Amino acid sequence: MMSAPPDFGKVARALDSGCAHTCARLITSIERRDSDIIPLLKLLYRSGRGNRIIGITGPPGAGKSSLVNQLIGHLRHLGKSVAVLAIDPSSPFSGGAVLGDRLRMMQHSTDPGVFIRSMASRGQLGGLTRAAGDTLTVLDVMPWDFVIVETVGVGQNELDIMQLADVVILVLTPMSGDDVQAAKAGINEIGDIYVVNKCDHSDADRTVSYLQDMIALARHLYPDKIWIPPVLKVQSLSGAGIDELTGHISRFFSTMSPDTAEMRQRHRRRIAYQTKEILRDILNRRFLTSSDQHIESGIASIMRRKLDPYSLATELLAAQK
Ligand SMILES: Nc1nc2c(ncn2[C@@H]2O[C@H](COP(=O)(O)OP(=O)(O)OP(=O)(O)O)[C@@H](O)[C@H]2O)c(=O)[nH]1
Ligand SMILES: [Mg+2]
Repeated sequence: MMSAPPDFGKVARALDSGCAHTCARLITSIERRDSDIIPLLKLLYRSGRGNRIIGITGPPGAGKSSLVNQLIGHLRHLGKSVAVLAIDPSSPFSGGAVLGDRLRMMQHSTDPGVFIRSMASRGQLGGLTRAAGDTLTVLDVMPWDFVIVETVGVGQNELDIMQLADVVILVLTPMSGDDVQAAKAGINEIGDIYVVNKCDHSDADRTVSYLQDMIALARHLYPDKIWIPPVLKVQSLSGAGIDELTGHISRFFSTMSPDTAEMRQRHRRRIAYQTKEILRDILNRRFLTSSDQHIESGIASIMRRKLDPYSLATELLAAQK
């Protein structure tokens, strides 16, 4: 039996009743890497409800935040509550893009059925995935109908975060044929639902048919898949196509229920991934807090070919015990 941290019961009850203030406070602790948050997270994880997590990714400026804004509006209209974690890859907390996300979603800021939090990735000593995973652990104890995670699909870290989602929506914009070809390699395996946003621009139909061809090919390669990704045309500014998108999201959750082999497999992969990220974070931090002198003398020895990077790594690890 683990001994519970003193405030676990209180925190769990607050989250269970949907207390946004408690949630925000915990996320701040997660970001600050407060050490006393970990015993709490361990217990919170075990109290998780298994809320549905919608991942939204795509190139910078594709319209992800505008889409999230529309989704919030639509889900609220259906009486569903929503939490959003927007991960911004390029600006610190007070920076422009985060502020932009906030402004875009501001219309929902006074709605108690909506919780929005931005998290910056730059400026953190790595550990973004751990922080995102921990935040989802906290949100999972709360009674949200849906949790949305938005990240820019650029760095591997940001894309990796999509492993934490149950359904991944890839937001693209109308592209030329060459661009689609170039994007194919990266997007083949990611999306459960493809959204071609900004359909008020030309090239939208062509982009849709390129994507459909790509999916048809994948279907040929993996005939056992029970979910065939749809390709939807959307305009995130006007909201056109959002109805259809939410329809596909609910169809996804009814087709891919948690007891299907594919979702179980995803769940296993998510746990393995989250565990590895925690491990990587612990090791990274250990390395960063290793004595500079030890690292410097090791480097000097390696330069004289008296030592090698493998042996230095082993030494540093041993010195941490
Ligand atoms: N024409 C048109 N512009 C759109 C549409 N959706 C979004 N935009 C515009 O595209 C720009 C980027 O939108 P965002 O929603 O911030 O895009 P994002 O993908 O969240 O951007 P980052 O988070 O910075 O990567 C904004 O100027 C939006 O107004 C659309 O359907 N049509
Ligand atoms: Mg955005």
